[in-house]
Amino acid sequence: MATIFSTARLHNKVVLVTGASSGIGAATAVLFSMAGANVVLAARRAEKLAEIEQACIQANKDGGTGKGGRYATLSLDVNNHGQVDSILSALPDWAAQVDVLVNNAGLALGTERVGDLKFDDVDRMLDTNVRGLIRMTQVFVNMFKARDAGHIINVGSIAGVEPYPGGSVYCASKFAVRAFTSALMKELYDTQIRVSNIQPGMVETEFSIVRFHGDKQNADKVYAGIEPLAAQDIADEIVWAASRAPHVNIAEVLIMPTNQAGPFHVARSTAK
Ligand code: NDP
Ligand code: 8X3
Repeated sequence: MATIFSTARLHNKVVLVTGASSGIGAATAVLFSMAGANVVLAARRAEKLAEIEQACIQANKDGGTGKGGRYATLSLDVNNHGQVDSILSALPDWAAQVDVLVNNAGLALGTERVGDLKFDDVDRMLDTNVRGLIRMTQVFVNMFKARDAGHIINVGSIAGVEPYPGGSVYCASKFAVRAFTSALMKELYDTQIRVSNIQPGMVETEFSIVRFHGDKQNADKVYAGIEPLAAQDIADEIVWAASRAPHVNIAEVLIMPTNQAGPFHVARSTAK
């Protein structure tokens, strides 16, 4: 029988979100909480995680499911091999069995063209967006294989679909996420483990502030004259993908603002 979209399948599930201290990861943690899941919030900034945990507690009450309501914050740098490799021992007992891993932690640094690249930035992007995501996946895929269950949701980008000048390394990192996710799906299609790649276009978060090394004025220009996506718009897609029936795998989603059709196809209005 057909039903209206429901998130009831998430009740009491355990979800681990990386990069949960800000933007898409924070909104995703909050929405999973509202849907009645238990959530582990992981990132480097502990004080930010504590704020988002409070938002999760409130969202769980607002959701009114009476399910979930358990939270843990985890100081995690996905570039720290020791922290990632020992992550299972850092989880509380109630989170020993993770059902959904959201590999969201990531960043862009700079808009330099090749020839002017700064290798500190190059290394951090590749380490965080690619190696960190692979290392996290390696830990949890073995848990999922042992149970023949679980869902790995990677946050890719339009940059992993359509490369653009000034974004060579960031685009390369998100192309890598897309290739890795697709190959993993092909390794697991004879199991009950699901693998998804959620690929946003322009989302107003701390992303551009980080990309421009704290220059808020330049960051604001990215979103001038257009209504960008909000972090909640992407959280909607992630929670929707996670709450589909077990035989349904949302392989890829590409989501952009209505006035965007590609990285440089952005219709800006001076009136906005
Ligand atoms: P934000 O800058 O708001 O959030 C990034 C998150 O990643 C923060 O919580 C940050 O936490 C975390 N993070 C960064 N480095 C590390 C690390 N080494 N270890 C653990 N956590 C880390 O940006 P968004 O929310 O926009 O970005 C989230 C994801 O979405 C990224 O993968 C990004 O590439 C992707 N994306 C963003 C788009 C956009 O337009 N905003 C579009 C397409 C994709 P902390 O600093 O506390 O560690
Ligand atoms: C972030 C979106 O267009 O800056 O992934 O690459 S874009």
